[in-house]
Amino acid sequence: MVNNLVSDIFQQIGDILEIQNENRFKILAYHRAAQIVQTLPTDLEKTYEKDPKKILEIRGIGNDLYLKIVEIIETGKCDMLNRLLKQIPAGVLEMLDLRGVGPKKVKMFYITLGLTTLSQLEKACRNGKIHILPGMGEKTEFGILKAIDDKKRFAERTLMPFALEEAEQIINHMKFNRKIKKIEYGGSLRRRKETVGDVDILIGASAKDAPEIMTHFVKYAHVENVLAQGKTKSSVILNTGIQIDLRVIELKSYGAALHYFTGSKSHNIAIRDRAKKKGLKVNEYGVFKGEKQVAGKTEEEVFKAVGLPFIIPELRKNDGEIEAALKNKLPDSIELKNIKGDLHMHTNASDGTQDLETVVEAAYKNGYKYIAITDHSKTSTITNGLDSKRLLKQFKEIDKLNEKYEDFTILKGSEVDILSDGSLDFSDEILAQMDIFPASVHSGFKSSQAKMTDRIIKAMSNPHVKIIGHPTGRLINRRDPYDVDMDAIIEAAKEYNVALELNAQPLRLDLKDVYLRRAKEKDVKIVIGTDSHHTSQNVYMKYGIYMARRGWLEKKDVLNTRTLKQLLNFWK
Ligand code: DGT
Ligand code: CA
Ligand code: CA
Ligand code: ZN
Repeated sequence: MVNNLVSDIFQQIGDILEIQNENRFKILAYHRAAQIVQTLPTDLEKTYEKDPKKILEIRGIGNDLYLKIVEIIETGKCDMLNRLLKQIPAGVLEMLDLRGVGPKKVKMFYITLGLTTLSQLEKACRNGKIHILPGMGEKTEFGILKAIDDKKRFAERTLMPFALEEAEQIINHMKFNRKIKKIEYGGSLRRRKETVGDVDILIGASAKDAPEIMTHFVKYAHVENVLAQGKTKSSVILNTGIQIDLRVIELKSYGAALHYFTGSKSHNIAIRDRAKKKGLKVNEYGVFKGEKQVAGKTEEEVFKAVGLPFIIPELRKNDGEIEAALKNKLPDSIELKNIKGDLHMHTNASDGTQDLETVVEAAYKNGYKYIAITDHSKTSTITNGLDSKRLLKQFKEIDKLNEKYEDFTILKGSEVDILSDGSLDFSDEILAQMDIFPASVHSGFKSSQAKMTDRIIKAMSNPHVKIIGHPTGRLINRRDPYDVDMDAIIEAAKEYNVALELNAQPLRLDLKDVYLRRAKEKDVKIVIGTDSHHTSQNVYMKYGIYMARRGWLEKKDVLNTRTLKQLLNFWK
């Protein structure tokens, strides 16, 4: 979506103006606009195509900002930002990217201390030069060191859902070329890895058409930089920073190439070794016996030639899928259509953006049989968490709404904070009035492993608790998970008959695949929840499904594939 780009650009303009000590109101206007655009439910590009003037009607968008939005939609760039960027050293801009560091702090590092690179800042922290600045303490210093370390450690990998959207847009752009017979993305994106390094797109076409296809590709509107344009392979960087590799392959090799470029590398090597034992050679052009190609048009053919059934991309990690395939023990992987309801949803009673009725109606239209409304609990003050009085009032509204629907049930719940001692944010009396609820940790992320593990297990021992929400608390590329003994949590989940959530937010995808698989092995059940804060996030369910498939989950492992009665019976 162009919204993210617009919002990032406005945020950056506001930040730079702040570092430059510009007019306070001007800074505020850009920062506010960044916020507004970020939370818009509609795609600005689509609005623009329909009726540009509608953009002017958005609150907080005046004529100046409107013109910039148009410029960004049309060119993917913003001239004012480019001019500002030239006035500030690149290292100073990198400081802005650090978690917990905003323009106010950067201004001091840059103007007061004269620091212009991350390494200089890191050194200043190590030498205790930062905590003596006004408003900063030793904790800030440590926090900055950690943030620099995180930035270095988390390579610039894109979250899978964002890469997926980019890939789908490019494929749409290419699809209309009649020379293209087949087009798909491969690589880590097709395997649904939670982050991807680059996007690999494969095109099946005749070799003589390849150059023309390449030209079509590099002309894609969002291309910022062409790294290479060859006869059969090209690479570009998009204006969002994502790299796209594109290859054109003859149809007779398309399946072999798709298999090869889907990976993973270790899966490919295992397949190749297996083929060797059968006297075959496998590469991106096909499966060969001597000089003769015996397979390669489709992926199914490739698997068949090496004596295997089709293995879905999500499982191609060489961590047992080939052995399982040989024994006919591959999972019957869960699919999106198996899901009957969403058990983690917020409304504007806490930090969601729409009212209860809107959230409910969208879920109903989505074809669900049930949903749980799970707004935050009172300790979570920044999310406007509900106290028992407000919660009980919401329950009454739910009772009333429930009368409106047939064959669809709104479950009463809350995302109940697990407090630092493992107790819950509502009394047992209130918890007893809920149908279902995730209990989640939202604080004390720095606790020791022992303390965090005890805390969560204590919460699980409460007989009202049925689900643990986002069990490791990670925010991919942003924040490490808290330190918790997942094996102990999985064991306790079995003992107390508690399900673990697979939270489908792009930044969370928590639990991750390896833990899902371990949970399955111990027969611990999973629920997939979107943690939706806006009805446009209902589509996140598919990311949860992708992760579940990577974790070898089947329909029976996931509770919200069951009917409402079966679901609630699970805890009886
Ligand atoms: P990424 O982009 O870092 O998220 O991960 P991938 O898996 O998409 O890796 P990428 O883009 O470097 O290459 C795409 C696929 O091509 C990879 O999954 C497997 C295949 N591939 C690349 N290099 C090799 C190689 O040296 N040997 C084998 N067997 N396969 C390779
Ligand atoms: Ca890749
Ligand atoms: Ca690649
Ligand atoms: Zn939460």
